[in-house]
Amino acid sequence: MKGYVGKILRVNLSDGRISKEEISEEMRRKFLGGRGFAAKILWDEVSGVDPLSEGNKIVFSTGPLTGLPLPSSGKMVIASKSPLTGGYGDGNIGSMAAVHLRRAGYDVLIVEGRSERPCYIAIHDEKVEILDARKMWGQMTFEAQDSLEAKHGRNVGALLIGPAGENMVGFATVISQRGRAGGRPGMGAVMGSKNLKAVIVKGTGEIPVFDKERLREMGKEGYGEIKVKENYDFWIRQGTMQVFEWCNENSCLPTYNFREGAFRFSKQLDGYALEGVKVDRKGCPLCNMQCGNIIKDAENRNAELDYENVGMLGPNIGMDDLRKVGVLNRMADEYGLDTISLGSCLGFLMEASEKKLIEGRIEWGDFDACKKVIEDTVKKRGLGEIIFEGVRKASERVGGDSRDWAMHVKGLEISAYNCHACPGMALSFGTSPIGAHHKDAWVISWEISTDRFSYSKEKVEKVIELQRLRGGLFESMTTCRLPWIEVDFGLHWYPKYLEAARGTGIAQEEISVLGDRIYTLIRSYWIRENRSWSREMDYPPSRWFEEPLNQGDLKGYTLDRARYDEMLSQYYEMRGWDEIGIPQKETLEGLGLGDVVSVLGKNG
Ligand code: PTT
Ligand code: SF4
Repeated sequence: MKGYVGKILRVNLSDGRISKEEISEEMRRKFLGGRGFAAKILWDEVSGVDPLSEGNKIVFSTGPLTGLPLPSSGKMVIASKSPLTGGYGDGNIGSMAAVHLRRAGYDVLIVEGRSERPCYIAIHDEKVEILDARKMWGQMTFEAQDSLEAKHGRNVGALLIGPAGENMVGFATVISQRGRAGGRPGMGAVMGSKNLKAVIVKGTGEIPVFDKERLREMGKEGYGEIKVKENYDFWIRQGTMQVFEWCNENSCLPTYNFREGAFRFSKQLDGYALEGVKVDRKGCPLCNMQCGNIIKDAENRNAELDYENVGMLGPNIGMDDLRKVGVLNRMADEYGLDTISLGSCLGFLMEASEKKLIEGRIEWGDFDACKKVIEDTVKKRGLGEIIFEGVRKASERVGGDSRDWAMHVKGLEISAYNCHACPGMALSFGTSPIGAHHKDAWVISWEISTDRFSYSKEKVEKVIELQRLRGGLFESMTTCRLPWIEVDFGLHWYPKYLEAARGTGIAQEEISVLGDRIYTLIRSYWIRENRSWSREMDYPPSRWFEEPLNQGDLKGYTLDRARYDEMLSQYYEMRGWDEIGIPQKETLEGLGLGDVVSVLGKNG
């Protein structure tokens, strides 16, 4: 089938073996690419291992649209067994490395084993080498990118870790292009555990497609359509920060460790405040709606701000100065830490300090203390020693009632949406396949604009619909979903793009089956890797059920546990999973996952 280069590149860092394998027709048909491929590879190859051990593998996976001249197609999925959650983990990163990997002749790179010494992988078309990274070990991500560019030229794609990944901090992420970040559930730590500082790629070949001319024409048309969309200009001004004000107005801004949904100083941090300090913008390759907002931070250096970063490093920790938020954000990018988890960990520490559950003091909004904690987290010392494995583990260390306000699901910290009064979004966090990430079903805007407070079946259906489209289709094609979400670029384009790339499009029914298959496989992975699986793992933290909002229009609101529970049961039923969320035998067989049945035992 066209649209793929058709090869997996496998690099074993323990023995230096490098091999190339065909991607079977069945794999392409059933899993499409990106997350679909990654989930299948991890299911087949990574079982029962410690995520930071030699036995874990990390998968860099593209899809049939990656790197083609189509809107926002410079994306790839990075997946592994997560050290933060113990389950399936992945993230989606925009990087020249995604484009170059395909041009070099590979759809997927699997890295396995562990190098004895710090190393990096250099891919230049057919030539693949494992090179010495001892001089780069300890370097910040920006500095390491400079070192690699000095040696290999500016035109390489690079995926890097910083000191956080090297030291295997649980929420260390992978960084590219000095500010793109991907792999929230500790994908950077997995690279660190393998002594792998970076992967660089340079590809000069052509990605084979079914109808090159038509693809080029439709790509051009797509880029043109995006530019004349109504929200395009505003998007270019604010990017993802356009949602900040809306979140505050609707009491869903994460504030003081998700205690509240609105922040007194929100005007100092919102999209309009950003416009006042914005100096540039940047983004991923092949994109004409570049959304990386560059500002001069409080230390007069460039920092890139997105909504999640500002939400979590602003109101969630009581920080009211956007340029100071910029410093914390830039430090996270340089060290290679995920900003969402970082903001949640800092908020957790501040609350623990307020409640006198820890010895050291850290006040809400204390900028200098935050900087110190970031450094200490990377070095696993001081207050950093409490949080370096995320808030779930931190609450075990701190004790008291902190389990109730350790804001995570399955060990992954919650992204920047407070759900005291958003049952659908709470379900989306509860059932996300990697832990509490918003990316699979950002149902919150639909929910607030329709029947916000209901626990209806329609909401459960909407969560599944979005999971199929966002978590299934977009993560597997693999392109950025923001043209569709943010400027209303037509979904109808994507089957046409797939058709021009592969020779076959994708029907609505196939999109649903693809999403369901990927979700059910990932769910099976969680069950297999977690002997103590329980329904509780699909619950958001107690804070949203037990502690009402204290301020704003929605003062007094909480989630209703019994009604959340009903929604969860409906969700399981619609997915064909049993009463504790384990896929049923018939469901697995119906989705062509017969091989999973015997592994899952009686329920499977
Ligand atoms: C994503 C998560 C997000 S989601 C943000 S801001 W967002 C945070 N950004 C971080 C950052 O920056 N630096 C840092 N050190 N850590 C960070 N952690 C947080 O990571 C990102 C964009 C964004 S910006 C979003 S919503 C969309 N996400 C997509 C997705 O998931 N899939 C897809 N097909 N398309 C997407 N398009 C958008 O991409 P994770 P990126 Mg990211 C500075 O990876 O692990 O999924 O976490 O990839 O290239 O930076 O683009 O308001
Ligand atoms: Fe990257 Fe933003 Fe463009 Fe998406 S819209 S491809 S995240 S720059």
